[in-house]
Amino acid sequence: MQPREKDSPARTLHSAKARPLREVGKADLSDVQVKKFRPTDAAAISHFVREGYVAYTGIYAPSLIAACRSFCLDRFHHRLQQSTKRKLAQDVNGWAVEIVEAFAKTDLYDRFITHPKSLALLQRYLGPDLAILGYDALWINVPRDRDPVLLKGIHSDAWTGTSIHTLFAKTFFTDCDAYNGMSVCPGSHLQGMIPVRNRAVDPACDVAFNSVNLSTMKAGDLLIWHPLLLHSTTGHSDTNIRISLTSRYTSTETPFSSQERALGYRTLSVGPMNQVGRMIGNDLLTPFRTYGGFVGIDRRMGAVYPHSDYKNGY
Ligand SMILES: O=C(O)CCC(=O)C(=O)O
Repeated sequence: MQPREKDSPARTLHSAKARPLREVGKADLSDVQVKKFRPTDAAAISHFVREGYVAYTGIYAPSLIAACRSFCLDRFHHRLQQSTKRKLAQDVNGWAVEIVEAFAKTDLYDRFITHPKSLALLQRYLGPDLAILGYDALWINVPRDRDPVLLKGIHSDAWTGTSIHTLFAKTFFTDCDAYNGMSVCPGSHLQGMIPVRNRAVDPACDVAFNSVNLSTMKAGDLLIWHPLLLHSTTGHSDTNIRISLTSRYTSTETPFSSQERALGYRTLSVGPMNQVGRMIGNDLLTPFRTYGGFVGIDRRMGAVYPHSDYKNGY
């Protein structure tokens, strides 16, 4: 186990119930053996409802995760080399943004977000009409980085504009160690919207929640959480890099926040009822729209409407 950087913030609070906030910042980096669920484990749903998060393992093929890791790490190391030679400013967060933009345009990314096991799992939470919001966030957590964007204090994501219908899902491309993972406050989502001030729980609230350091997350594991759940970056390791991708999933059948509308989304699956509606053709259910003709859907949409007939040129 690597020593923690002297000043890395291990934001651990103690108590399941509200307590004075003065305990913020006390380090408790003991490894917690967080239960990891298999994708089809029904007990995971109960864990999510009660605790606000679930750790999954066994979803992605290790080769897929290795390819994602290489894509990100190669580009990161290239930029690091350039900055060592003073040809590039040191800006890990900026590099992460460039890398994820490139990643999102690859077939690899396509394979990643349309992975059948992850789709099936997300549908268990959100239903059959599933979409991924635009702009995944790539987290490259490196030793000694001070950028507050990658070193988040305890906060909830609903506070910053994500709707409460959206599910957060972070895939780890590298293992975490005791110091560079994520921490969550189990059950805090059941307290509703907890005010955040400047990326940490508003001190005026004078509350604290027990925080669990998810240090045992491994490459390929998936962590999902509710947008009202308090969580944070545990800190930075002095040797290891953590790479992870946070994506946001929603149902096209639940409301979007204004931010989510602006970000856009990609539909990943359409449920049976909406498959029927799409074949009829419009929400007004215009009678006999295709009577005597071809009942089917634009062939470019075969992946999300797999039950339609398709004819060339339609
Ligand atoms: O990965 C982390 O350290 C924190 C992640 C986070 O806060 C988020 O994705 O909203």
